[in-house]
Amino acid sequence: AQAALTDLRPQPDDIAADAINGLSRTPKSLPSKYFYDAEGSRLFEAITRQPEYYLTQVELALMESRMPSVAAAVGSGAHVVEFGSGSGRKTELLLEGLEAPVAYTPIEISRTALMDSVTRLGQQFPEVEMLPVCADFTGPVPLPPASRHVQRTLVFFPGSTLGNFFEGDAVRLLASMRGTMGENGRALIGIDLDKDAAVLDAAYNDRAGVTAAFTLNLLARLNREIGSDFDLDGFGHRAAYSRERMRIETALVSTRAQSVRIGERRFDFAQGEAIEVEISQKYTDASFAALTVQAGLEVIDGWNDAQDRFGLRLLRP
Ligand code: AVJ
Repeated sequence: AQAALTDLRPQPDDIAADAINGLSRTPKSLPSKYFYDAEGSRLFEAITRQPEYYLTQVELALMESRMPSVAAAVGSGAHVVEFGSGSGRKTELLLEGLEAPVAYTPIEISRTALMDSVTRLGQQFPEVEMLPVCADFTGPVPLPPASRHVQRTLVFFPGSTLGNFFEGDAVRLLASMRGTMGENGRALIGIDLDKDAAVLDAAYNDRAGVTAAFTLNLLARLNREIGSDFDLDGFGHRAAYSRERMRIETALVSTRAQSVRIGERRFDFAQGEAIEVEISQKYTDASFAALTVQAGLEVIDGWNDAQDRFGLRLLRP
């Protein structure tokens, strides 16, 4: 089926306003959602193939082995709504494993990544209606209605993308998913589980330097799209695990004193000054349950790999 695209992707003015706002704060910050332009999505896919970045391999293996249990718990005739769909490899396993899914709505901020995955999935699953939405899913997203009867909406949020949100934003996002799924809905969420700091540090500092290139692409993207003049040689990638906050904290660190221009605005950096660009929260069963109750959701099922590195959780209102 040919996919009709709902296009609500962020415009240069929104991106510039968010960048100026973040760089005006102390400490400086930039939103991680802007990592994902076409180049950033490509670099993220490359990260998922790095040996240190266990998250994707472990989650894919979990989906492969546990899909029968997931399908039994979800039931037939679902409209799958995926938040931040990326390449769609996990979606393939989901649509293949579910009983007679009716429709699929990927919500994805990168238009190229969205169209690539939906074209492929549309050919692979001709029985499933493709209803893609290009949007920043942290805002309100109208759900395109399916043509056929839907038994249940299934929100799919893999990859531990939830971990990129500070607690309050994570709860707001989960609450908006509760709204999307409705009273009879379910959500299948992937979460990276807390573990040894060395394993986590390695996952976000791969030897080949792909993660560093991914982080720096944020500045390259701003230069391309909002005409800022970041010198890419003047900043370095830094990612470190905080045991206290149970998360990886990623920053771009200024290697020297310098100033950067965005339109009329100038931002001064001291040598060693950081721009906070991403957090990747890790979870325990207790910390995840505490988050979901605040959003009016309940964990009703869960599956971990044998080493408890990564988990899938099934939620209901
Ligand atoms: C796509 C959000 C799951 O936080 O682990 C990977 C993004 N950043 N390496 C993560 C990311 C650096 C990733 N998620």
